[in-house]
Amino acid sequence: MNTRDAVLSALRTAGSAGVSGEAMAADLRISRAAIAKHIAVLRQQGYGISALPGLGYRLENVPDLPVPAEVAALVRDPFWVRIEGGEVSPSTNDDARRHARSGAPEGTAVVAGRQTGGRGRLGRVWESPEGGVYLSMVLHPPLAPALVSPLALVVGLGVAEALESFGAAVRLKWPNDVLLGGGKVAGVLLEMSAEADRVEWVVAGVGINVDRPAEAGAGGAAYLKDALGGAAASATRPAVAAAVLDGVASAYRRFLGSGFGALAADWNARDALDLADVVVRNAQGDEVASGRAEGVDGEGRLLVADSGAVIPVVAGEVTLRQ
Ligand code: BT5
Repeated sequence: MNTRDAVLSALRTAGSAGVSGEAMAADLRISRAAIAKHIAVLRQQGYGISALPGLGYRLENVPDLPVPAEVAALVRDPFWVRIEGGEVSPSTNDDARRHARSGAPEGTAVVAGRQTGGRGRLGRVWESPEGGVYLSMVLHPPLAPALVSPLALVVGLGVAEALESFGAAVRLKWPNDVLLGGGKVAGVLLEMSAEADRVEWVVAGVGINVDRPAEAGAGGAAYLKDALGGAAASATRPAVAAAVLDGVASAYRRFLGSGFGALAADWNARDALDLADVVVRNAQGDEVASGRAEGVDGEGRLLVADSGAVIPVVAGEVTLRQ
């Protein structure tokens, strides 16, 4: 923990009683002037900190920012051993990849409240304005590279369960979209480094639209807060980030323990395609299957039924057939 986070943590622990600058300075072995500087920076970041004569400092309110200190205070699952990040990042996936390459353990996460170069799949852009939650998780699944693809569905399911815990009725669109009322509320981007028979690391990135941004957002986007009505107050961005981390840890644990087969029914219960007539294309735009979407199988493959035959599809882009 850096010194600023230690100051924040001391304020949190003190609660409404407050804590004197002198006591914090003694505990952290820094000067009272240094404490005052940290308090000033925290206030700039949006923390409400009152200074009471004779009593010291008291934390009145925290900013609605998914920064590490706020998210770490709310995460429950011990799977998460290290939470990095800040208010803004070019791309939390790039940050997490850097951490993974330098040996970060499984359970490392990077969070941000805005991205300047957010990425989707296949070189697409992920609009990442203030108001969303952007996070990336380092995983070391003990799997052969060919068995990794269901992980996008596992992460999507974890995100869905997290958003449901706030009262949102979400659906999953194969392979990596989380939908809310017809729009896309979250997307998953998996990136990995592997040798021929062993995965070195996977970085799972998730972008979640929480508050509708001031400027027009991405076309087709949905926003969690819009759907929650009276329940929206509990969905602060740190709370959403923490719930998503906990949801993904839980789904990932079930996946590693019993395989995707144990999660397929939960995934299919939220299937947005739900017997729709679809066309699936590969990255080059060539059609790989078309027919009725019948949910996913125990390996996370989309089952497409066409004149009696059922084709299991491993990867691709799904569109509805007109
Ligand atoms: C995804 O790609 O859905 C994966 C998005 C992953 C974003 C996270 S944020 C944290 C981490 N760091 C990163 O840099 N990325 C990850 P894809 O299926 O390719 O969908 C991209 C498409 O979704 C775009 O072409 C737009 O049509 C649409 N889109 C872009 N931004 C959106 C947004 N904020 N909300 C809804 N839809 C969006």
